[in-house]
Amino acid sequence: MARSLVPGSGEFENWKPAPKMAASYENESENRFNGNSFSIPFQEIPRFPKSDKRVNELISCKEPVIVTGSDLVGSASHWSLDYLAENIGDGTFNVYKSASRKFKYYSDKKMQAVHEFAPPTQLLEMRFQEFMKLIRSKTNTNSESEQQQGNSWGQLTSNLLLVGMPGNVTPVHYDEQENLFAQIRGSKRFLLFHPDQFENLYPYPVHHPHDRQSQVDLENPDYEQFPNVRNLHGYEGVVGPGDVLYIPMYWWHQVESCPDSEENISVNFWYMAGSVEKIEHPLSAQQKVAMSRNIEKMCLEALGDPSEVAPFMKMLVLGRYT
Ligand SMILES: O=C(O)CCC(=O)C(=O)O
Repeated sequence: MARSLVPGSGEFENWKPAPKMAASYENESENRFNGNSFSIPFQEIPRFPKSDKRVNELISCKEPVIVTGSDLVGSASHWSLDYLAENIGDGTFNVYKSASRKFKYYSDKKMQAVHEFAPPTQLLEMRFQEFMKLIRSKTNTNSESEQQQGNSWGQLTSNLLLVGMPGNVTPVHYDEQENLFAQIRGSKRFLLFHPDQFENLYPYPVHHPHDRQSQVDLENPDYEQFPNVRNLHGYEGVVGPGDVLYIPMYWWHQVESCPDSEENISVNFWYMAGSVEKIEHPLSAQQKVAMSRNIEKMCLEALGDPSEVAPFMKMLVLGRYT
């Protein structure tokens, strides 16, 4: 399975807007899109037309919402694989290849820190025509820059063009940016979890190549290793052409392309967080995630060895704060 992708989120320094694509299932063929195969309780992601005032209310409270009838990617509504192949140019693109339906993000830069890390996907470079063959063998931004201004988000850092095969899964992770996710072709099913679900989703340590990803396989959770998964609860919703989903920063999300639509094309808009003028207590779950990331980074930098971080933190807390 393959898909073309722009470089992963969270690594601001080297971000260049570029397409992102994915292809190649070799092993799995299940269709989980239509049936909810999870034992996790979900509620529907709220869904409102663009003109409904509840859209702005939810976004300003940093709650997810699916906006229907948006013109965010109206100018791209005619994009198809054929159209992109004719118009995208002759350059090469990053294409991620996976032996399964899953495309779990990892950081190249953090790979050295973890011995014997086996990347779950392979990065290839190819022209769009080649990608199209592979995949087949098997903006109007005005209204959204209103959201950017109205909610004091920072600058638009990048757009990710996602072209993927039916049934692809982006496993559960969070990003450090505000995201307006616009669906152009096909549909995608989103599972969302509030940032207060941190301890139920067991993210990898920040130095790990899978930083910001959950260690839990939601389709097959290991309850012995990750017992808090039993407490997990979230939101579920399907976005189709013309829909825009607001994914607030630090909200966990798992994304699955509809197995029935041959072409699946989306564009996201990642914005930096707005600056916080006054810190108020108690801190929000988002602020606590940001804080815990900084503490982990500080410990790692000071100790100089990832294997020393856990014993140090245990020594600090166990028997003293527990
Ligand atoms: O559409 C996908 O498969 C992944 C999108 C995603 O994770 C994002 O936009 O942050």
